[in-house]
Formats: sequence, C-alpha cells, structure tokens
Amino acid sequence: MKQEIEKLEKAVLEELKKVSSTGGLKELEVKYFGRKGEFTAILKGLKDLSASEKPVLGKLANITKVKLEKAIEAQRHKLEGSALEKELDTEFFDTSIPGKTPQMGHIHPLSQVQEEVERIFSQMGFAIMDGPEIESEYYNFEGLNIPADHPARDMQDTFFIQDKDDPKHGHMVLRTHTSPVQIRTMEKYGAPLRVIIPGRVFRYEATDASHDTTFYQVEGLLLDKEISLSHLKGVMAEFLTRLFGAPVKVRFRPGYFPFVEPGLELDFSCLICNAKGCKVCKNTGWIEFMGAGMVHENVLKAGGIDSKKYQGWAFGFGLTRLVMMRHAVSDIRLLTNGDLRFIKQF
Ligand code: FA5
Repeated sequence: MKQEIEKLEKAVLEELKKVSSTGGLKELEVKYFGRKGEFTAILKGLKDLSASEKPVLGKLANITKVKLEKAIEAQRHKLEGSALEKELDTEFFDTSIPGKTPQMGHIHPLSQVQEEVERIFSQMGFAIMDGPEIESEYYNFEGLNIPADHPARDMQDTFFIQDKDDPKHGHMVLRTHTSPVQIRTMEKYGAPLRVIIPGRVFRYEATDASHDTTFYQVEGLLLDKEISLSHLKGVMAEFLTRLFGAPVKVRFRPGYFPFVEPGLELDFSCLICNAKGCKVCKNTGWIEFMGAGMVHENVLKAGGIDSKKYQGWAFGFGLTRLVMMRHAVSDIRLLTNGDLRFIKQF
C-alpha cells in the first residue's frame, strides 16, 4: 500500500501541473478525493490492514492527503488570480467610483448614560452587579420585607409568568425593581459590600409621558461597619457633580419603602435654573431623583448578613428618567419605540 500511496501522490502532482481551469481542478478533485475517488479508496482500505501496519500507513496516507490538498488549494488561487487579471484586462473598471458607505450605528442614549454611571461609580470603588429579569416573588417582594398581604405591594404591580413557579421561591414575576439583586449580592459576597446594579425592570401600569412598562433603574448598596446616611449624601453629591460636570447639592426628604428604615427620597439642586426655580423643577429649585435609606434589618437577615456587625444604605434611581433629564426628552416612550429618526439625534 505504501507504493500505491506514493504512486498516487506523484500522479496527482503531475496532473495538477497540467490543469488550466477551475473546472479541470474540480474534475481532478473528484477523480482522486471524491466519494469514489482513487485516494478515498486507499483511505477506506486502511481499516483492513494488520494492527502493526495500520498506524504507519495511516500516518503516511494522512500526511500525503494534507500535502495534496495544499497543492490543490495553491493551484486554485493561481487559477482564480489569473482569471481575475484577465477580466480586469478586458473589462473597463473605474477605480475612481466612490464606494458605498456602510451604515454605522451608535450606542443607544440609555447605554451611553449607563456606561457613564458605571464609570463614575467604579472610580469610587463600587463593583457592578447583574441579576435576573425574571425573578421569584420571594426576591422581588418577601425578601425585601414586602409580605404577600402588605399594602406596599400595590405600589409595584407586576407581570406574572404562568406555569413557572420556583419550587423554593414561589411564583416567577418580571422584576419590578433592581432591589432583589441586593439580597442576591449579599448572599453571594457577604459584607462589606459596595456595588451598583444597573438593569431593566417592568411594571404593570398605564404608560404616559414619564411612565413606561419597561424601564431602567440603577440600584446602589453599601454595607460596612459604622456606615451612616451622611456617606450616602457625600457619594451622591460627588456622583451627580461628576455626571453633570457642575457642582450639585443633594437633600433628603422622608420617604417610605418597606426595605429601608429610615427611608428617604433624595432630590438634587436644579441645574437649569441654578436652584432658583423654573418650569423643570416646578419652581422648587430641586429635582426629585431617587428612593433610598438604611437597609432594613430584615433585608440584611434575608441576605445572611449579621446586622449587629454591619449596616449600610441602599438607593434606587430611574436611569431612563436620568436620560430624559440629560437630553430634555419629553416622552419616555420615545427612548424604546425604535424610531431611528429619534435615536439618530444622540
Ligand atoms: C423603587 O423601585 C425602589 N426599589 C427604590 C429604592 C431602592 C428605594 C433602594 C430604597 C432603597 P420607585 O418605585 O420609586 O422605587 O422607583 C425608583 C425610580 O424608578 C423612580 O424614582 C423613577 O425614576 C423610576 N420609575 C418608577 N416607575 C417608573 C416608570 N413606570 N417608568 C419610568 N421610570 C419609573
């Protein structure tokens, strides 16, 4: 068989030299390497060899096959190249015609602002976390100190996923906020912790210019020893100042969320009127920005954190609303309805 392989190799290389068209090349390939080809027959015959011959001749056959395939490829390049040259010689080809400019997309304004938020918080030592959009009722509500019969459930009506109950954590829902990832992160990493969690959330509610059923939030969570709300004030003033590139003040107002105690709302000074009062801030000088507070003891417990040792704060703001503020977008629905005339402006 060794001689047979060598003889075929020689024959293929000889014939290859004489091939002058791609059609001829195809014929040669079929003759030797097709289903009923001469070389294919040799490869098929390998299985009938003795155990001592098989490895030696098998190796030789494979090496020869690779070598011949390379030679055929090289000949193909040569033939195709000369065919193209011939075509260029005989046909007029205007090389000065400008090419077609491919359409270029760009990063969506929501993603642009999200990237900026992530960059600033990363600079302040926060890690960036992610969590599932289809969430269990437990993580979305109960774990966050919102039991099934609690009136606070009405504040965030949601979409239920049919027939998809989690055996351990109850019904599955589209998450109504990014807060469930607080517990998931505590469970996974323990304390101390310094994270932000940007992500898409869903609510079953009527849409209007400032409310959508699908929007983006950014959650923040900081746990350590001896943490107070003054740290939150400092972090948010610094974050907003870096984001807007101008000094920003923040203030707290009391607010209610079952998963924080005390709970608060954070406003920042209106940059449009320099906090003097205008249409955007409804003449108050302040823009309502987010909910926040000290993480409730029950939530720390759900996350497996020793609340005697660690405490901290959490916040959640609407990224979509931030983009609207940034670019003076008058209707939230414009951001996700896919109208390129709108998106191309950013
Ligand atoms: C929450 O979702 C809380 N999880 C925030 C929080 C986190 C509080 C941690 C305390 C500690 P709220 O329902 O207010 O809170 O929503 C937060 C932000 O999401 C709002 O300030 C608003 O900017 C945005 N938002 C709420 N509903 C919509 C909506 N339908 N469309 C667009 N943005 C919305």
